[in-house]
Amino acid sequence: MSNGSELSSMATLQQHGDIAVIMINNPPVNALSLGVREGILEGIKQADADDSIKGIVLACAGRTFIAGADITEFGKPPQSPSLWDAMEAIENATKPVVAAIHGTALGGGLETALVCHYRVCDGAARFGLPEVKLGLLPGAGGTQRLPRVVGVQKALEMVTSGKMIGSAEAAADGLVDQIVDGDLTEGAIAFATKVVEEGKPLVKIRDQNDKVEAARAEPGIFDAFRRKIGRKTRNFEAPEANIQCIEAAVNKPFDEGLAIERELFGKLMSGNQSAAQRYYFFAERQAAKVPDIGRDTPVREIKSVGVLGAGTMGGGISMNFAQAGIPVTIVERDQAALDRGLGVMRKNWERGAKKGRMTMADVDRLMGLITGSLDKNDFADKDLVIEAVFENMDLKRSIFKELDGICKPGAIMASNTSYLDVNEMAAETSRPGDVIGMHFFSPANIMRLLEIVRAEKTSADVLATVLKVAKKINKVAAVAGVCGGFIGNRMLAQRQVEANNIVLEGATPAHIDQVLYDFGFPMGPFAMSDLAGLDIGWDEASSSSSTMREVLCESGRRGQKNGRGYYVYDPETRASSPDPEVEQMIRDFAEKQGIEQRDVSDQEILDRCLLPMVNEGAKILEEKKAIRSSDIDVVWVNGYGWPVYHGGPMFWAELRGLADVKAGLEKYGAGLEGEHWKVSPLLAELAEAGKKFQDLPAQNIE
Ligand code: 3H9
Repeated sequence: MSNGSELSSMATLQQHGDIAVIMINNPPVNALSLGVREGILEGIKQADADDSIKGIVLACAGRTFIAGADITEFGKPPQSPSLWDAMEAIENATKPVVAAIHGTALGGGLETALVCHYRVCDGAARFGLPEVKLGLLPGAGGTQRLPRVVGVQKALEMVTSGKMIGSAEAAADGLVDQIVDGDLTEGAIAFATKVVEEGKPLVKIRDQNDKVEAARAEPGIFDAFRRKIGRKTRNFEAPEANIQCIEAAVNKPFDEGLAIERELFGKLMSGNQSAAQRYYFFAERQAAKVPDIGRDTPVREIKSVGVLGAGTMGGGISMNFAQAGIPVTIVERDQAALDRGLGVMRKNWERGAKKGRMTMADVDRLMGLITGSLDKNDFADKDLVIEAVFENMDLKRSIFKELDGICKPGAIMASNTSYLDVNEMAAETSRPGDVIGMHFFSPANIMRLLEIVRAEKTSADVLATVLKVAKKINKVAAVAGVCGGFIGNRMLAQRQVEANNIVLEGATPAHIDQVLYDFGFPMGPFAMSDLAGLDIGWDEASSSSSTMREVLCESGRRGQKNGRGYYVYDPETRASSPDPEVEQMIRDFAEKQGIEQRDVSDQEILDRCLLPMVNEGAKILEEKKAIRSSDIDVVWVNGYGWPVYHGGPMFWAELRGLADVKAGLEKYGAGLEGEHWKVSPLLAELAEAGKKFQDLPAQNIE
């Protein structure tokens, strides 16, 4: 093959016999940036004009085929040539164009492949239209071409979930024409040569109508599909717009469908939901970046892990490591508790196997990676030890002292505490640099967030190692500094205080929960308290009816676990309903406190629950307990179900305008008590200057 000539800064044209290869090179993911679009357009033009060329291969250098449009270009003035120009050139080329796909063909990348006349891939290639995750829809013909290839039902699933499919499934669906063994580019050249030699047609998917026509006979499929995904996609705009585009693919001629797709794409792109989801895409990736940790920061090898405690947290934490192929020794105090813990883990995996997510052989293999023990000395050779015992400072301190005597030099010692002072734990050891917080969220085998707590003396390589471990076990990490409740629970506490206040002023728990549910949280604060258990941290002996929670616990209400909390629960279905008895108890309690009951509006509920959270987030930044505001959003989206289409509390506040947030805090704060109403000086300063939290540079945790 010739070395090739430059087509643009991001593509070259190589010639192999009578086949031209347009090779795209735009690391890391070959996104469709300007130079890529220019390269494709120029490459097709040159190859088309050259009589010695009979066929064209479109391939990518590096780790993947095109992974989509360049998201960093969104929201900026468009630059010519557009993706549509490049795609039109491919589709209308006078010679066959074959896409050679490896890695992930995503979004605009898959759409580009769909205008090629043929597609080949390697065995590991994956395909998807993940635009919905960015609050968008495939805006370059994907919603019109995909159903013409894979059928309407499958296309609906792919565009509304954004999930990828593998090469075998793609081949079975007709999305790829051949899976190539060996070198992909050579395989693609051979495929193109064959197409040329056999005089095969230049297949245009836009002209293939049988699958969409077949779907016309079943007009009910769209509403059935809407019902099927309705709960999951509640409040999201993009899934519905995606469905409407596929409906257009079925019911309209191709070009009309394309026009509808383009119009809806534009609407989504200019809306707040997509802005939030695009912001969040980068927020998650930013969160793994720590200013004083670079590529040259050494990382320690983590080949074995110890977990202290086989309870709900310890078990869930252990499952993560086993699933990543890392063996875990889990230590409990007595055999019964250990057996119980191991049994729960097995059951969880078995449930996954019953749902077809793994085989029973996988369950055995995973259980084989877990060793139970009653002896902490078994931690002696472990690279990382995580304690997941009861939240009690004295207990945690004594454990760290003990671990210091057991763990080998260089081992990392971590606490899973959700709010206690990791500095105090580290101070019990002779090596505080090796101590760090790893706050997993329950259920720890499912929740994606890992809040990493960088204590005062945690060394940079320990933090770098834990960030790498987080990625390995499939968690989204965000780094916090030591402060009560770190980022997540510290902000949650503010919301809870206000929710409790509002309930005494006259809104029912169900009303408050409904407002937050409608905002997009999976559940409101009272449903959440019931789920967690009202008696967590409640002490019967010292309980003095001084809070509503104490009053409820004293009356035997423990939450979901005994079927009565703020709500009553159906013993069979576990469905909740408001309890008039509780509402009366609240009124009585408020009267005793001298609090007058009144109607509270939805807006007041929302503002009073959320504005103090933003204020606390600003204080966290001010105190340098978070690196950047988007890390706070990552914590809230992944750990507490903040709806991603609102970006996270800090982004939501920015969209609303920090001046308005400040004004809201002042308005409500004027008549109410509590530190949480005192406007953070940082928030005030940014509001005054018309700036955003995002304008602040990343900072080191202190
Ligand atoms: C679209 O295509 C719209 C069209 O329908 C219509 C247009 C008209 N652009 O995730 P990673 C960066 S919408 C710009 O850590 P991995 C990313 O920020 C798009 N940058 O790697 C990161 O930067 P940094 C539809 C992008 O191996 C670096 O690449 N496509 C883009 O874990 C590495 O990323 C998608 O939504 C992009 N499109 O995963 C696909 N993608 O190193 C989005 C990535 O500075 N991408 N970057 O932090 C992904 O899902 C994953 O990145 C991928 C690789 C699976 C490809």
